[in-house]
Amino acid sequence: MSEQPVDYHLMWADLGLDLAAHDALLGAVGQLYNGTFLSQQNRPAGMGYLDFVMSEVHGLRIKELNDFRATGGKVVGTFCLYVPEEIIRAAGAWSVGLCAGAEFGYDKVEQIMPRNTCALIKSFMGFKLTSVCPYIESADLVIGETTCDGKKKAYELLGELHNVWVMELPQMKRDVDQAAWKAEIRELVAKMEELTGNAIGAESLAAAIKEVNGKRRALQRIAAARAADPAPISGKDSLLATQVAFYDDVPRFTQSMNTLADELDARVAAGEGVSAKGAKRILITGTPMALPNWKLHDIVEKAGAVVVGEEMCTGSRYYEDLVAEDGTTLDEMIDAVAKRYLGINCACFTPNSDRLADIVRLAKDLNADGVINCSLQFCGLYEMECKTVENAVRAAGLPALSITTDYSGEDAGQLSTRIEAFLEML
Ligand code: BJ8
Repeated sequence: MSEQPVDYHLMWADLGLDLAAHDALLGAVGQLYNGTFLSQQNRPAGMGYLDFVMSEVHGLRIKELNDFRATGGKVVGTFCLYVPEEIIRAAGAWSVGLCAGAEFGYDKVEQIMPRNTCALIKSFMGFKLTSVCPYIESADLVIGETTCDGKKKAYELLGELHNVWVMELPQMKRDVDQAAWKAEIRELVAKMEELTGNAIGAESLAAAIKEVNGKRRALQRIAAARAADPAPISGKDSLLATQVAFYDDVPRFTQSMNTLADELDARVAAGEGVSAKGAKRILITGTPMALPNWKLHDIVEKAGAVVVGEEMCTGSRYYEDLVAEDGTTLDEMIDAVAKRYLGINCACFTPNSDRLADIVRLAKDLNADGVINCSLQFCGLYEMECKTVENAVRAAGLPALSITTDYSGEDAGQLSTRIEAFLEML
């Protein structure tokens, strides 16, 4: 924690934030954080790093981004897993995941897009329209992607307010799609070279691949430790680690997460955990949980169970697969990046049966007692996959519960009741 809190209001004003609205947002997130995270018992000491990062989420990290920009560095904002961080870093730029996990400014959003739009899209548009997100205001470029129709159209609207560039993502994984995606990654290389003025070469891309793989390996270690009973870390804390991975300094984050993983290994060896041995173990799958969305994990864990894994973009889809490190030429490395990213199993693909296999495998590896499949309301893609997921989980001998929710707290009581009943029957 900062010994002497620094006043960042001048920096926020320079970024054009609405200071009153931003203060209100920070106050609400701070309160939510305390109630969700700091009230937990027996947390690993290594979580102190993430507590510190969160206490400075709009402070120190934004200052770092802006100091970097002052020396000519470029910051790139993203919303989706398909935008390869390795290419951004290879050009000498920094990548940050943009805030999209809280209800803010919906009154303004609903003036320009339908009310029945998913919360993730409404959230990022709300943050932009009300000028409360210092990350997007620090981003020299936002890279979108043609994953779902809602985001595709929202990027057109965002493009009227910010510098936005959109990657075309195929929706199938045939050879012809792989070739199109490789070409798209090459377009990204050219775009990043134009933005930064730096050429991407084999050396810089190899270094970026190693660096980002290192980050993913650290998260894999944390994920593996969660297979133990009792679980050495809560689902909330693990989710937070993945959420922070999107915007923290890469080498510093990797080092801190490896330290945390060392501690978790020691806890597992000592049979020490955050929950009682035998607590019900839940795998969560579904739409991503962008910062500061911790709602479902909080409900599950306050009901006495422990979340042992997330098959989602703020979970295994982010860290499970690495980019192959054996490429020697720039072309080989770009192909390896394209291959790794097209391997992500998002519901925007058809067919998407590999996601089902991932869910069942993770549930078994992590010794889950049940699976909760969570979709954001109005996300046609994930809502449409619900039944298939339920059937696959049940066929593997595990109970499944599907829920549809948003970012409001209005359904918290109803969700608690359903989740408690689900845990009862496990
Ligand atoms: S790779 S899950 S981050 S697209 S929830 S905005 S799909 S209507 S977020 Fe996603 Fe990339 Fe896929 Fe992951 Fe649309 Fe659905 Fe909203 Fe969504």
